[in-house]
Amino acid sequence: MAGNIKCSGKRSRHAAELRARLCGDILGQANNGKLACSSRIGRVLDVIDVVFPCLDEATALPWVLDRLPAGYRAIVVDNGSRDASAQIAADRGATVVTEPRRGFGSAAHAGLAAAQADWVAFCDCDASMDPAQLPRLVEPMLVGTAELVLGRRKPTSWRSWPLHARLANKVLAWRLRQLTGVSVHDLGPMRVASRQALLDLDVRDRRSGYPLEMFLKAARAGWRIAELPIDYTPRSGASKVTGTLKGTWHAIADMSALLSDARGAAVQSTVR
Ligand SMILES: Nc1nc2c(ncn2[C@@H]2O[C@H](COP(=O)(O)OP(=O)(O)O)[C@@H](O)[C@H]2O)c(=O)[nH]1
Ligand SMILES: [Mg+2]
Repeated sequence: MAGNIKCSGKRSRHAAELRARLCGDILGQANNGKLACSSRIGRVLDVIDVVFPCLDEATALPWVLDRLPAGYRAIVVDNGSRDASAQIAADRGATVVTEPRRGFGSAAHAGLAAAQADWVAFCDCDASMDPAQLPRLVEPMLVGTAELVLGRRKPTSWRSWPLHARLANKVLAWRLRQLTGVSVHDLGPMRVASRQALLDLDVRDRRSGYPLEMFLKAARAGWRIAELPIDYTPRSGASKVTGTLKGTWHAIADMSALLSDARGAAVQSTVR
């Protein structure tokens, strides 16, 4: 695949260059300016594929795609948009995947299935989060200190996050900490993990429970899960999930079902 760089057993100049490109200053700071090929010895390094679930995001897409750093490829999963989202994405060089089944999970999973890079990131394409901050989340993957990295949303304005959604997310994160022991504070949609490992998790939800099921399965599989702050700004255009009654209802229903399954499984594993 174009862009692949072979990483030899010794410190590889090419790998270091790639990591410098993907992680920028952050990796330079973390390693005191020395770039080393530590965790991926003998494997092929790729660019990073970024999955953008997309439903009518024509107003946000130009800014979102223009903010992708070099080395990050956009996969925009169009899920029945009635605006010009697909055309805008294609015009900006993104891979456009058409997913006829509605639902955030359908779109996210179709993007994962279409991805080819070793690592895959997910990001809303509503301009509420900045793809230029992705390297911050990628860095722990590349240095091998985490298998799943979540962006913890820090609202930049009171308009960024409807109060009900923010409170629900706080309660959910508290329950997840109790259930899994993972120090999580936000089940944020911006995240990064290994493509193959994500496929192996076999996430089944195709609606709003997709990010939660991914988290629960990763935690149960013993993945190291890291959380790093990202800015959360008011979205462009209309919300499809937590800003609507129907979307909120679906999110609560999907997540409650997953949580009660997870609680049941946790009880069973303590009883045995
Ligand atoms: N493809 C697809 N994308 C969706 C669907 N619902 C939401 N999205 C996208 O998923 C992301 C999250 O939805 P959003 O409306 O921002 O939810 P909110 O952050 O809770 O307000 C956005 O990029 C949406 O365009 C859906 O049914 N299909
Ligand atoms: Mg959003």
